[in-house]
Amino acid sequence: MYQFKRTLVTTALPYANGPVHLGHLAGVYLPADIYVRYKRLKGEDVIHIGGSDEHGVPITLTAEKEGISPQDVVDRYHRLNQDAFLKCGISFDYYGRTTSRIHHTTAQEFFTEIEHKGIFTKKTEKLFFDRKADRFLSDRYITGTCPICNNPEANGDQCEQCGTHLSPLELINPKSKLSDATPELRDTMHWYFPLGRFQPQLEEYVNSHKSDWRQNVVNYSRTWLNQGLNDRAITRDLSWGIKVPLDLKEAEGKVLYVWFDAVLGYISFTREWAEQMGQSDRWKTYWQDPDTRLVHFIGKDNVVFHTLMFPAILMAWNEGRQSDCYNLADNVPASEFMNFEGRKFSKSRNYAVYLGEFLEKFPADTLRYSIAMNYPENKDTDFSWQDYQNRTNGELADTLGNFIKRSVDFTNARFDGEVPYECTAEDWNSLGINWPDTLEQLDLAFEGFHFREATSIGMDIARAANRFLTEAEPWKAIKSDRTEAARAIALSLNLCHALSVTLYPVIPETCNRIHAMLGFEGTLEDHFKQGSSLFDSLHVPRLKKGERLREISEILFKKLEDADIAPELLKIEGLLAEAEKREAGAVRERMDFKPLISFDDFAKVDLRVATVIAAEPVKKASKLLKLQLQVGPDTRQVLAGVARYYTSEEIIGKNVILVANLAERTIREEVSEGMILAVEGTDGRLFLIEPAGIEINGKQIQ
Ligand code: B3M
Ligand code: ZN
Repeated sequence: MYQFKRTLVTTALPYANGPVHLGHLAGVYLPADIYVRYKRLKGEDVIHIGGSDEHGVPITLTAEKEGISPQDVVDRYHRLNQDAFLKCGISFDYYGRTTSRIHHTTAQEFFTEIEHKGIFTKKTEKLFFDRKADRFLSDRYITGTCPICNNPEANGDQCEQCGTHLSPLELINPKSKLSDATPELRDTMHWYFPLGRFQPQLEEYVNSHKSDWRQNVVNYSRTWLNQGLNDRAITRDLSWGIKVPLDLKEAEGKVLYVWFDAVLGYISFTREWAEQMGQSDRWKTYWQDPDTRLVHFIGKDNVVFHTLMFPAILMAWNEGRQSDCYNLADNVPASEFMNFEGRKFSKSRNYAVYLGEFLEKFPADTLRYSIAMNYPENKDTDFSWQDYQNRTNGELADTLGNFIKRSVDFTNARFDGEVPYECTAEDWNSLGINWPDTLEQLDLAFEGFHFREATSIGMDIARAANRFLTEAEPWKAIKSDRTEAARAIALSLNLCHALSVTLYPVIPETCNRIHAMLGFEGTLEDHFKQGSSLFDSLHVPRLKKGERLREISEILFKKLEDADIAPELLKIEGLLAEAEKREAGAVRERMDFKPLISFDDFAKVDLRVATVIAAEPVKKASKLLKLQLQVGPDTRQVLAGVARYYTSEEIIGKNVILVANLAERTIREEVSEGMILAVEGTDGRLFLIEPAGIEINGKQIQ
């Protein structure tokens, strides 16, 4: 493997439109923090850059709803989230904001460079315009009826009820959220980034990481590549955002699309970091020296922006240049999701535990530990209060905390607070811990982003240490063999030190307290030295005979009583009951019958039996299947919203009932010539109506 000289770690920029919750922490910020702390411990050159994403339509929508300015909204949440991260020990080297001057300049520089190279294309298209509000409406400002499931409150970009991605033009009866008016279509010109132009380079890039990126990251990226990359509009008709930096009439009132600017935030914030250090060019080392390794920590919903979109922007910048070329990410460890008490976190449904609120009641390290042990590396995981209580009490308090306290207390009481024995390498290796192997495993786990495994290895050492002390029984031995007791306790103290190093990336605050109890000056961080790894100090016993402890002994973890978490469980019950009520309401709504139709109306419907002869998924519409139906001698193409319940393979060969005289409709650039009948089960699942046992044209339908 190539040895890089330094690492730049970035974490997804949370929208400054709400507080971050434990799901965000688990997927992005905690893993990144564990990783950078591990690297600092090893004496490597690493920086962690993050910040707030302060543009985008959800922010202006919040501002309008609350009657405040977008700036007020982002000021509030930027501060709130930055505070919560700080309290949680997420150690950013810099936490920026995309409303900053340097960020605006950086994003505009990129736009200008790519524009000058003639890479962008421009297209005029028809977009909805609200005459009352006198402005164009971005997708999120439009609501209407979903063409797939008839939900009357679908958004212009997606229907929440059936999950289909929509364009506002597909909505039935579109309405402006600003004025309730029916918007009109008007021509507007936008800049497009031709992703397809970079397809060969992107293919090569993604393929070169087939074996070192996580499977999910490769798969998401490959799915997009296989479908063929399209042009993406990178400007919008909005007032909140970064102005298109062209002195042209056609650029008036237009800003950069939020995703175009957000990913560039990583660069601007590194610039600001360098500026703050008084070394304004230093950022270039981290972005442009090929010896720097770039790693993006993100959630799985942001993969393609980081593996295709951002790299393509950088490729466009790099094109034709001899100098100032940017590195592409070497790895993009995207997480799966961590659920909460069996359900998905949802900000819009207020089903969440917010980080800041959590830390008002419970200590950061207990949360960090529990979440690290539930890290959603390859599959979704679950956070529950019960699990949090069990881990805090059983693993942190009883195993780790108890071992440290027993070792320190006994030394203070019986050996006057001094390490009473010089442990040899032989002693150290007699503990049943194979240090070289263990340290190598730890390194592989941290470097491979297997943070649950890395944390478990640390806790296994704590278990082994606890067992050793319990079996050695120095409190008994001291009565007959003082040397034996001294040896046991000196080994225990060295184990305390080893634990403070191995668990530091996960529970840094606690490890600093252990470090202080053992008598070291300053914090662990004060002992970091670039080029020398604190891990190397674990190959041999670190504490020497005669070294003094601090003569303080702290209870590192307070146990969580049932009464401590009872209010939280009650709150969950409330949230769950609300969710259930909402769902029951949705079922009731579905039972509300539509207005009566006449017999003649019904008689107009022409129903036919048809056979599915081919089926395939529809691009960017995960709920739809494109079916080819055989109806007598004819074939028909129908788009059916059943992809969640039937795979293409399953549906081929089925007999279905086709509404054969329904007007044609175009969805996702595909024509749908009719509709097939299905019924909805109580849980919302769709079942195709499959005719069987009838005879048509002398043929028995199975
Ligand atoms: N703010 C989306 C999100 O929070 C977006 C990430 C930007 S990363 C450059 O999921
Ligand atoms: Zn829908």
